[in-house]
Amino acid sequence: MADQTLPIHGALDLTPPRESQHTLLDILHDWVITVDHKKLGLMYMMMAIFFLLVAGAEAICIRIQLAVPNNHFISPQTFNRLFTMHGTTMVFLVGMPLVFAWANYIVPLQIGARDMAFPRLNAFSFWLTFLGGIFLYYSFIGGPGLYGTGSAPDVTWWAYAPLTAKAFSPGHATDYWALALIVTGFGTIGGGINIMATVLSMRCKGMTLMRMPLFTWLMFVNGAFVLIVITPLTAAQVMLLIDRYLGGHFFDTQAGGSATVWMHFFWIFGHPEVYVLVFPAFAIASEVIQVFSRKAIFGYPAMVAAVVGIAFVSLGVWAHHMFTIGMTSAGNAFFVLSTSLVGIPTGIKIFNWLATMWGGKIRFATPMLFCTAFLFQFLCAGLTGIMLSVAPWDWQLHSSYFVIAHFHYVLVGAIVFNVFAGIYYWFPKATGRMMSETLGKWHFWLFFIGFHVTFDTMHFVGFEGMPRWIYTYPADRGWQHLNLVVSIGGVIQAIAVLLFAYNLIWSLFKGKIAGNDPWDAWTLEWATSSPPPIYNFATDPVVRSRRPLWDLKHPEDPDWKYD
Ligand SMILES: [Cu+2]
Repeated sequence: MADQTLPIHGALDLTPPRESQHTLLDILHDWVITVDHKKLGLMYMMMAIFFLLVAGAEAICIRIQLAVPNNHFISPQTFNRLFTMHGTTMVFLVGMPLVFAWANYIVPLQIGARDMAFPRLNAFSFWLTFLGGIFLYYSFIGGPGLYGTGSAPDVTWWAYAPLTAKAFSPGHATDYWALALIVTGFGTIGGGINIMATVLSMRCKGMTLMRMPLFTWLMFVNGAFVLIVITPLTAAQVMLLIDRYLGGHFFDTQAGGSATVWMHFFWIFGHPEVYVLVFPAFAIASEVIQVFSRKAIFGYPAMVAAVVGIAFVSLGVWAHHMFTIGMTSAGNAFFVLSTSLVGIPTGIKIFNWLATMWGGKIRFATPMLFCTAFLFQFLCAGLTGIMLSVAPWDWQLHSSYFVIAHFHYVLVGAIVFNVFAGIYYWFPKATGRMMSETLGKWHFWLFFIGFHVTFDTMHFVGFEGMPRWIYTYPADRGWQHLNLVVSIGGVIQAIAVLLFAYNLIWSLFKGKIAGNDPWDAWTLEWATSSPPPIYNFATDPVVRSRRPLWDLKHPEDPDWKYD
């Protein structure tokens, strides 16, 4: 029965101790030297939102350039730099910091711990990631001469050889790109080790592995996953720098090297990276859908197995990015089949989320709106992924706008939507105030409409044969109307994101006071105050089920059981 000695409530009405914050400088100093997982989580989040705005501005410049034929809004050189920086920034300075923002803030709270296992490593990892961002953007001003012509990298975000060779890419822009990825990569590896150690060694009494919230499970798998995924990327960057500065020829076809080797190294990292970025979106969906449907997740063990399955299978699919290089038919067949296989565990996840909603008392608050759109869009993204996994289909559409539409359906339609869901959901915990629901709904509908106007249309631009990376196009190709629609959708999305940024700031000062548990939620982070005190829980929680807080509050619930 509901255990009266369950000490979760011991932490309920403790307020955080006043810290010695007098001047702005003191506050800043506090944040710079902090090793607290919550502050570091918020710093990762602020970094991600800042770079999201930067990369978004880059995307808008690209879309203005492509809105009409024969346009000269920016120069061809600037265009190449902008799409390279947009991609690199979104993956490494938005997506990756977001992984660690969620993991840092939420995981220790959900498992009833007082911090991550290695708080100093945690701070070190954050600052490395941040430094990588500085490196990358310094390339804009630190080109050939310190105050000479600024030159950001212009080699696409996967930087195929021989574009990166010294002969084709003189100056230092490519070096900044490689250094930025090495440095953020070390930050990522530190973060991954920390999440694994935290989950394995810091869980409170009663929190067995199979009682962990799915959010924590996904972050745990992700922590292990990044150790495998980031390593080939770092190795490739080191080889690239050896080629550029020490007379190496790893990727120099003229001297017996191989440009294809770079492709293998990059995509052994690059494909699983998609899952590294999407697992937090899965994690957020797994919490939000339960809480806003008032139903426990359907098929918890299958959900855990599916995520391990996705991680495992995704390590063997990378060459589906290389169907057009002329592999053997056995090679093609292997990567067609392995890629299609990812559909099975992914399907399990989508069906289980839907089954969780089925028959539930659904509340369409802003987080749930974003998650519902995610389910539909992620399904579509998966289906175009299966289309592209068929080699002959890929031969037709490779490097066309269809591919760009497909992966933006994943990166925006799945990941960015759920990042918004997660921010609306946990903002009250982190700040003690609710975000405005009215602005939230406006944000959702504008972003939803803008997203579909842009990326649905972009599939058809691809079918019409428009290749990616082109700076402009003549008026006689029949691409101009669709491109204009795509660009208009981009502007609608930008307005929605600015509305979101305004909502963040407004709610921080004027939002309704949230209380500890505004959503009537399930997991331990809602048992402590909002924001949580520096030590999280005054007494160690004891856990007896998969949803400790809900079961404590609802002993009458027919689902109540200890396991
Ligand atoms: Cu892939």
